[in-house]
Amino acid sequence: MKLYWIKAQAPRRALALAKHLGIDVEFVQVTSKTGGLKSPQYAALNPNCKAPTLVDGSFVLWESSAIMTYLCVKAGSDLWPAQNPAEQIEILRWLSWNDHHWEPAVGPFYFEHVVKATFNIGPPDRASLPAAVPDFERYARVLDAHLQGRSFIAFERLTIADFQLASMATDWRISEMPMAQFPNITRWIDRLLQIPAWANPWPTSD
Ligand SMILES: N[C@@H](CCC(=O)N[C@@H](CS)C(=O)NCC(=O)O)C(=O)O
Repeated sequence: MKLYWIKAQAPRRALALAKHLGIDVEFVQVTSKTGGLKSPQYAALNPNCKAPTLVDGSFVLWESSAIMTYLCVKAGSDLWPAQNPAEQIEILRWLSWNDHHWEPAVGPFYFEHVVKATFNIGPPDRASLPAAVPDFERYARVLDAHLQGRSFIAFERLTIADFQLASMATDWRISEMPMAQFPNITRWIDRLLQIPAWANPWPTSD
């Protein structure tokens, strides 16, 4: 199996999960040296020209949440409860909430402070961020209330929903997200950072 990645939040989920489950995967970093995400070879695997992409023999899969479920099924892990439809429904609720509400709310902070620094595309435009605060606070309130009295997003155990929701929010301090007012979220993030594969998901040190 090969997992194509770049140093960014969506690949982070799949990398961390593969490492956490101890799955035998060849991690292939997509760089300008390898032709980049827009090379014809990579575009043939993933027509979105985005990362991550998983290749297992002739099977090709993109979208990090789908890749995470695939890896769990492969490993027989209940981080995706393949045998439990009721649990799947709860996890799908949070994956969907992340993609449509939480990620767009935290994304502007993450983009200005993490993406720009990682890909060397200029200084953060801090002046653009006050406009993002109302949506951030609106959805952070939902998540913080949900995490009251809970250690994880669902079932009091780690699932792929935790990795999905935490992938940008983990960097809340350097992203200058106004997260300190949401102690259940910050405690949840600090708890996830106790998981070695989540704290350090990257296959290379650069
Ligand atoms: N919904 C996709 C998002 C994929 C995505 O947007 N990947 C970003 C990194 S987080 C990417 O490849 N960006 C590079 C680009 O757009 O050029 C997933 O979860 O896999």
